[in-house]
Amino acid sequence: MTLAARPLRLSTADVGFEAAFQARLHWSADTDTQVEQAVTDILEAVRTRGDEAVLEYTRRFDGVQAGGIAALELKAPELKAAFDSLPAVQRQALETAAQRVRSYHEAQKRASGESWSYRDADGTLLGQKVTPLDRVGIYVPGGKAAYPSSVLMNAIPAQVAGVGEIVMVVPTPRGEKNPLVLAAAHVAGVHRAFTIGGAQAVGALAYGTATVPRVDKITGPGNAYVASAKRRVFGLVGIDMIAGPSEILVLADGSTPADWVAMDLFSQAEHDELAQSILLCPDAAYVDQVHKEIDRLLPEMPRADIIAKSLSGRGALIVTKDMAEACAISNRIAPEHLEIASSQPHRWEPLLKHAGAIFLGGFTSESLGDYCAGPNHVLPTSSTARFSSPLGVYDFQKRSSLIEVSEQGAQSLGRIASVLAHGEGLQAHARAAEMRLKP
Ligand code: HSO
Ligand code: ZN
Repeated sequence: MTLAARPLRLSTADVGFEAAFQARLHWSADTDTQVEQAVTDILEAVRTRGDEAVLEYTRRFDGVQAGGIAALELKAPELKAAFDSLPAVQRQALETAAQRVRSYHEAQKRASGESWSYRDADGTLLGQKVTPLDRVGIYVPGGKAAYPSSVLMNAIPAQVAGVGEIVMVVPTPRGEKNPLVLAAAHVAGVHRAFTIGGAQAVGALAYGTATVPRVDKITGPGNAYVASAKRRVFGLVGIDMIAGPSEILVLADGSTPADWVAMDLFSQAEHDELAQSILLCPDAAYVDQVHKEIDRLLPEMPRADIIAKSLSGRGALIVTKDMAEACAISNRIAPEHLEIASSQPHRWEPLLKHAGAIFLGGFTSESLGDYCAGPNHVLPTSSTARFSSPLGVYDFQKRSSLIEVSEQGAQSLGRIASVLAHGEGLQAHARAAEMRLKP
């Protein structure tokens, strides 16, 4: 069998463009009722039976033969030992990536994560106090997508925000621990870690058990069971987002080597058969070149099978009228990752409104952002970039309003409040304001 990637080839000038384009974009987050039922049962068991249920499910689903739940905790010396046992190049890469991610998130905190206040002319003080969450749980997948880089991207903004305790959970199928994941937890300053996963881990973090501490928010990606469990416990705890398959959209003007663009399309496609890679470009000959490079490079890829399925099922190469039209289509898609593979990226960037992360210019491969540029790689997918943002320091903080009314302020505000309170028929409200008015 010859493996072929068959991305849809379209032109915005085609009569059937709109329908074909819509069909390609469609992705449904609908969950399976079997998954829903299983998650309901697991959460209920963990809520009522705590550690015992977590242990049972971990034995059953992960094949881990732990004697007790305490054996599922990874202690700090084990995380450090995992780090120490790595080859020097890997230790160095992890530390440099962590340091860059930290610097970026520190800048983010300085720019938008600090408390502020001002005083009215009558001396009334108004402000906003920013405080970190006390305790957060980060979910790290342990199956086919065990990403140490995601440990950094979840734990570091939490640490920069000043979260008191960061608890990591990671399933270890058949007891196999991923040394890079453990090492990343050490580098990122994770406080406690447990080798548990699935809906049972989400339940343990949300309800708390005798051993696993109850957290205030759960972040991090996971499979359908984890996503469903996160949805269910939302409200009791905060959650970050429900992430769909990865996406990349490349806007190209033909100035970036076609093989670079082909590989960037592969880099998201290799994550998942359902990942989406799209090229938008006004130059039809260049689109053909990228297509040729896709065919040439595919057989070299160890994950060729996943890439071919992803590109054939959800990929598209689209010829546009011009770059402005390409930007307009990109805004409609609101992709997770948006590359502007152009010699004039700053010309097009102002036209782009909706994207999780924007990568400017031919040297900025999306993969650099996945690992070490600094910004977070946990990004809104499935068009949710229309209304949401990358994971950041702000996800690990909350805000309280501050109000200190001066004696003088109590006079003017008291009169207004009294009028409105009477209008609402709320006597106690009105009188509380009126009592503070000077006769
Ligand atoms: N591109 C993924 C993140 C990742 N890539 C981790 C490689 N490792 C999220 O969009
Ligand atoms: Zn990636």
